[in-house]
Amino acid sequence: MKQFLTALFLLVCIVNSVAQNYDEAKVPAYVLPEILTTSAGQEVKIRKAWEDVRRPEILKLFEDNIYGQMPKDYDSIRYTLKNEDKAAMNGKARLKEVAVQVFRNKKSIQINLLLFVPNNAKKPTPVFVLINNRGKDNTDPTRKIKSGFWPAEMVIDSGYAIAAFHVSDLAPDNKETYMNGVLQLYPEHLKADNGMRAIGAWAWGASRVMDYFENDKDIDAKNVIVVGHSRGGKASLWAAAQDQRFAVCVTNCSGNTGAALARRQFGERITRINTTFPHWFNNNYKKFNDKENELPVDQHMLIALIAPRPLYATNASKDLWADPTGTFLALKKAEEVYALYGMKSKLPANPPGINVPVLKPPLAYHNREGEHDLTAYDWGNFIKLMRSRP
Ligand code: GTR
Repeated sequence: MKQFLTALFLLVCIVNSVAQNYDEAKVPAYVLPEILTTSAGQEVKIRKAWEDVRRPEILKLFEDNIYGQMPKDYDSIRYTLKNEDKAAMNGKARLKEVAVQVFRNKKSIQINLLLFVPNNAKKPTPVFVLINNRGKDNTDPTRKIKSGFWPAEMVIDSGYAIAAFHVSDLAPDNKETYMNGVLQLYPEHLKADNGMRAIGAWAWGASRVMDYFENDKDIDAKNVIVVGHSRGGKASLWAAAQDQRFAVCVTNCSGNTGAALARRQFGERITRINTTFPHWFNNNYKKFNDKENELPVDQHMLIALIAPRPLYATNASKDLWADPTGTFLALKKAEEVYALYGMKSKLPANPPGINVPVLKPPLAYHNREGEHDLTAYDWGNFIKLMRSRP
């Protein structure tokens, strides 16, 4: 019986992997929903119509069909400095470990925020904040363990602050237990087909961290860069789309239901993501399994919601699962919204080569040589993008 089950499991794995397309020639013809045509069929030609009509419409479509509603209300929020080291990193930085507690209906959750601020800063410092979906070792506050996933020393040396929080503080990344976090504060969402789920909860956490930054005098809260890798990159996009206080968004290898176009059906597809990770997106999203073309949105519209703020989407050459080309094409389609703000995209017509970053705001992109990961190479370019801002 055990052998039979193992064989069955292997067969399912093989069928699944064969079902994914990695061949550009087999990408089906598709028509993307228009970003700049309202649901009433009106063409959007000016910024005001975008901001007053079309942008809210698109945001609601993403809430209702994919990421779920974003709860805005809570009773109170409390910031407690749990640990401080004014001479961290051999005196180069100040470490703050802050508990961000959010209360609602006599319940609370706690986000454990880690923050390093450069000691030589003369004024409030812009900060990179990582939505950490990997092991906590990657963000070791003692700096005994170092990781390219969160190269804190490099960022501090470049004059920026760096912060991180772990997704498990908001919603455990598990289909059985994801509700044991923020959703305890908002149980009504669990009953709603368009309610928040795990990715929404992680993005919500980024916004509470933003609330904290607005209260920390060391931080320039007008220059917060939200960063995420893969599932964390889906959350960084949704956080920046929802909360316009984030000045810049970085989304690395975010792929399906991140920065890549779903209609291309290249690499990971909606059915697969909804099956493997049913706790990431709302119930309504399941209606689009194998029906990419019926979605009222595609991911170019999520990027458009970030305009006019800079967006940097990054990929890895061997990570075809996350569709680097589909990501580039989504950015290209979002250019028309940046144009409403008088911003000319500097992206080339076709995807640039491997390790050829296009680092000019507002839309930046690179495809790093290598595997699905977030590395010091990527971070080095995030810093360069920040420096190239006017
Ligand atoms: C994969 C998933 C991707 C991506 C990735 C990750 O298994 O299919 O959508 O999110 O995990 O987070 O590393």
